Amino acid sequence: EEKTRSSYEQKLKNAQHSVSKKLLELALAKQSNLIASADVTTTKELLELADKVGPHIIALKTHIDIISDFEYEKTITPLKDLAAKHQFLLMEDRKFADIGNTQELQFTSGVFKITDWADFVTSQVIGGFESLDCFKNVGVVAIIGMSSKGTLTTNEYREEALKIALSHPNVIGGVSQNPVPEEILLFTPGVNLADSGDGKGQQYNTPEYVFKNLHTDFIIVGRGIYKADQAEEAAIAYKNEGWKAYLDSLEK
Ligand code: BMP
Repeated sequence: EEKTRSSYEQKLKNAQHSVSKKLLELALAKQSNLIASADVTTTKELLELADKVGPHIIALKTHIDIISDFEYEKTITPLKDLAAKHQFLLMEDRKFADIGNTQELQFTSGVFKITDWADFVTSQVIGGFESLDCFKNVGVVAIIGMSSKGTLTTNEYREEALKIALSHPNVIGGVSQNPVPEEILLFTPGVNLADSGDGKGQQYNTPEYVFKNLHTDFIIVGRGIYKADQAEEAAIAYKNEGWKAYLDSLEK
């Protein structure tokens, strides 16, 4: 007997964190569970991608430290404008992995000043519960399990990581390739309709697979969208696939 999943409406009713609420509201309003991963290396590509896919996504995931020509005013200010124009959140995939004091500095200082613009961030939980205390003004998505071949996120690791994620008030969800308890949102990268891997350790599943088997909440798609000839068309395709897979996963 397969367990049924909660709908976005049900999760919205129970959501405690403002960022969880916002994500679920956007999902319902846009009929989308798609997060585009903007793994491009120039400000121009980042802003063009955000403008094209913006209407179809609930969040844009960045690796802001790969932008070669990063300048706060030229990169972040227009990105924030696009997020407001197209109604999506900004998810910085920083994967913090240090002691609390260092993470706090990485979060608030340097050239990126992530605290000033990100709606939510990813963080490893390897530094323990208190290492997440510094992310007070944003949501944290905890890395529970990774998608790459040979990852060290074993069963035992994931169990311990989940204990931190479930008990920390700053945590809104987890990144994983396994189901997580319904109290937190599940974000699943490693999603691609055309490929099963990238030759560099990445392992892909389809939207259908992750909704059916993991009861994921949000799919994260990088190369499937930004490498496509028509990024907007690709975003629409993943959005539609993801939404259909979500609806099907409610029916069990
Ligand atoms: P792509 O769809 O092009 O493989 O990109 C996946 C994105 O998700 C990358 O930005 C990567 O850093 C991220 N990611 C992942 O692939 N697996 C994980 O376990 C965690 C991630 O954040």
